[in-house]
Amino acid sequence: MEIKACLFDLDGVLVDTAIYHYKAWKQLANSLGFDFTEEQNEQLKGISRMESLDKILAWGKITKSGEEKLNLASQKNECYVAMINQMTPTEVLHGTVDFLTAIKDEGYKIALGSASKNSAIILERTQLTHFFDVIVDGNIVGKSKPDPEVFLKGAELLGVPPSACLVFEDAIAGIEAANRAGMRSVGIGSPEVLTEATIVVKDLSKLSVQHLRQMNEL
Ligand code: B16
Ligand code: MG
Repeated sequence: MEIKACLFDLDGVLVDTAIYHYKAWKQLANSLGFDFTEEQNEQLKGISRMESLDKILAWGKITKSGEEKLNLASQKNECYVAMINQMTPTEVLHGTVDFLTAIKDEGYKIALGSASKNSAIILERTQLTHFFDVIVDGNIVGKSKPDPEVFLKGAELLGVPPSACLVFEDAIAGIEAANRAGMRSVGIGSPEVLTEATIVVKDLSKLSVQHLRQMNEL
């Protein structure tokens, strides 16, 4: 089936906001009297805000009520938003603007498929918004990856069948979501980690429209 649409994860594929998530969560953990490592932060990539908080509280062996958790999550988010409000286009990952420009010129439809509820600010600050026909993020989907909802919603809004969609993802859970949606995928990162992706590349600078044409056969 010919690929007609490209669906991009945000954090780890187009920009690297993991460092800001880490700083904001660390500040919250420290205020509760414990610390957590950058290695632990790896496990938070691609998962939702509330799921991240649950993991962090478990690491700190702390129990909180539902209402307290909502307060803690909004404290973390305030700190995170203050940082992403300072982002600039220089933080867009290597090869991203050239690749998005090339596929847009070629007529591919383009969607965002992110767990973040802050995707609009990030895309605006980094001047990427204009590339997207459709934005699907944590504000409009309820189920987190590896549930396929975020990508299936993107395909539906673009009016393209899942079998004609290609997902770009850096997280194992995101590749699983693509597979469950019946979509091919490009893993961004290491082939040893993203074993279930159709192909894996280091970053978007390694890809061209020609590569996408070759993927029609996969
Ligand atoms: P927010 P992605 C994800 O973005 C991040 O990787 C993950 O660390 C974060 O918890 C999640 O967004 C929710 O973010 O708190 O801004 O709603 O990789 O799905 O683009
Ligand atoms: Mg990601």
